[in-house]
Amino acid sequence: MMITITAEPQSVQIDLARTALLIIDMQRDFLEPGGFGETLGNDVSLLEAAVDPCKAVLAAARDTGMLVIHTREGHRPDLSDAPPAKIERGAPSKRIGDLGPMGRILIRGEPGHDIIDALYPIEGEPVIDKPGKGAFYQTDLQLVLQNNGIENLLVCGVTTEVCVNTTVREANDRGYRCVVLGDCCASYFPEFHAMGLKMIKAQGGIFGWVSDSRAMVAAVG
Ligand code: C5J
Repeated sequence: MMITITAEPQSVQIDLARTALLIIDMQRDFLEPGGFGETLGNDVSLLEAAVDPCKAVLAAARDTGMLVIHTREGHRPDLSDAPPAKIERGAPSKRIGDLGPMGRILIRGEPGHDIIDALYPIEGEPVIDKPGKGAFYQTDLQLVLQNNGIENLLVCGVTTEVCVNTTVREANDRGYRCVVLGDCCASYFPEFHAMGLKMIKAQGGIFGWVSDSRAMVAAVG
């Protein structure tokens, strides 16, 4: 079934049967105190704004039977997939792999690495564990999308300019239509959030389209 989503730079027509909701890195490590985001010196409360809009689009996607895919950024407990250049970077209060209040920072299997309760995956929703910022890099995301006949992605998550933008750029080069739901994304830097969305839709939609949760819910409803 073809649907039209109101978006910028223009409305976009997509086949609902070939569309997935992709929720990027809505993990405790980024959204809750004591995790990776806070160790980097960020105010994690800035990401809260995306939670309710994500809940609304997740409920709408589940109602339609759309494929829902969640991603998580993180590393193996032995850090063998964590580049030293990533671990060493900056001057965080704790580094990747160090013990924090939600377990070891950004390590798979630890409480902080998991998805926040409000958006917790249900049976049948693939969870893609990724070592990098882009969800296609060293993961089986593309295989999952191909096997499900997906051509279009409705993209949510954090942070707008880092993992959301990196993933959208990777997806765009692979031929997917990406509709980023702006209010379902957030950043520790409001100005980067605004610019991150602007970069996607500029130049006639150089990387994709920007819409929001209300337009998505109205279009699929
Ligand atoms: C960051 C992400 N910001 N999920 N990761 O390091 O955007």
